[in-house]
Amino acid sequence: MIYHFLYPLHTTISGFNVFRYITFRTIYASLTAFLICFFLGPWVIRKLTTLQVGQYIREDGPESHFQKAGTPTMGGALILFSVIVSTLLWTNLANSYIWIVLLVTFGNGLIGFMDDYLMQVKKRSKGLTARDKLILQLIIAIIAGLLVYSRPGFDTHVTVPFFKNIAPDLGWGYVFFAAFVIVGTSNAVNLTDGLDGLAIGPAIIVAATYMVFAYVAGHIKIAQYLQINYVAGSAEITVFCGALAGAGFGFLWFNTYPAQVFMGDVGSLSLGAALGSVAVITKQEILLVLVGGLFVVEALSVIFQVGYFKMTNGRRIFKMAPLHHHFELKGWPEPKVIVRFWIIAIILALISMSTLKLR
Ligand code: 57M
Repeated sequence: MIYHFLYPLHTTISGFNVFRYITFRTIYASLTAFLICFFLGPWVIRKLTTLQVGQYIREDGPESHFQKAGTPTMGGALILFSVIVSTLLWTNLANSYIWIVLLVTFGNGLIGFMDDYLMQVKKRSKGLTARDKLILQLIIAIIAGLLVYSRPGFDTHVTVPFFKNIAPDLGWGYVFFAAFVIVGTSNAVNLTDGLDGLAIGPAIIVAATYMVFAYVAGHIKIAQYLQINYVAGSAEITVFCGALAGAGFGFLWFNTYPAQVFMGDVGSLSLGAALGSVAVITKQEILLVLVGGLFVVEALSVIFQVGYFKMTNGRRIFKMAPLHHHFELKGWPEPKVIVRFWIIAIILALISMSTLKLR
């Protein structure tokens, strides 16, 4: 909205020309989202505490988690609010990709909210069933896939990192592929969200990485120079990524060890889905496996552990899944696991960025 109100004034006040620039708006979108989280955070935490939206801690988990009982959850609502407000303020709302990512982010936030609300506020032992959650997520992701697919000129080839000559065309199957990327990322982030700052740190790193990819993919000259897919209009997603990263930092302020608040499903499902949809729109879908490698490894640790557990009647590969619990049970203090996982996420992001040159 700031873009729509202030940029047209550049004919009378030349300085307002600055609102045209993606880079400028990205910086201010991230600052806006950060400040909303930062200033509203204490109030939200107080409100959640009064509402007694305190986290129930599983008795079969690592012992170190018992002291976390009562930490308010559903703080992800704050992330969602600040991302949406900042995006509405700083992006060009005539760009349909912005509405697609907002739909995916808000829709998944709503699913997470329903789940958290039933569990935390209504004190039902279970929120939505895993099946219901998945169906709702799939509906939103397929709608998003259809919207992206129906954009004139949207390329249904899948970009394979490091191999510029391999790009299978999925045709209408791209809709389901996009849905798979969005739902998969959403759930992988949810599984990772089990230690203070463990999910939000890498989510910021992935958002920042895709900030670069969105800018590059949306700039015809740079895209041609780097020989990557040019996606007309995708540069606006840079501003959205900025808002995500800013909100992430604002939330991390309170979620860092020892956490004053957890994000809940309202945060983890929406963040993951947002990142998945950004990867689809920027045509760096498969690369997300590397950029968000940490989320992938956490999800795989669950798949292998549960599979092996069932096949062998109770034997385990890891001391506990998801993987972060394995290291906790090996005796690593929680902050050590968190920061080491962040370091790995940064390294993966750097390797991913090198694909801009290595192809
Ligand atoms: C949600 N939720 C956290 C918080 C957060 C199939 C199975 C492996 C699934 C998995 C699972 O349910 N994962 C998804 C993980 C929970 O956090 C809440 O949930 C929200 C995210 N959805 O925002 O509201 C707990 O995580 C801790 N936490 C922090 N700091 C944070 O910033 O410390 C969260 C955020 C919180 C808090 O303790 O209560 C969670 O872990 O439950 N299930 C599991 O992860 C379980 N694994 C398991 O059972 N593994 C088995 C195999 C055979 C299935 C095994 O390996 O033996 C573990 N979860 C827990 N304890 N809590 C088991 C032990």
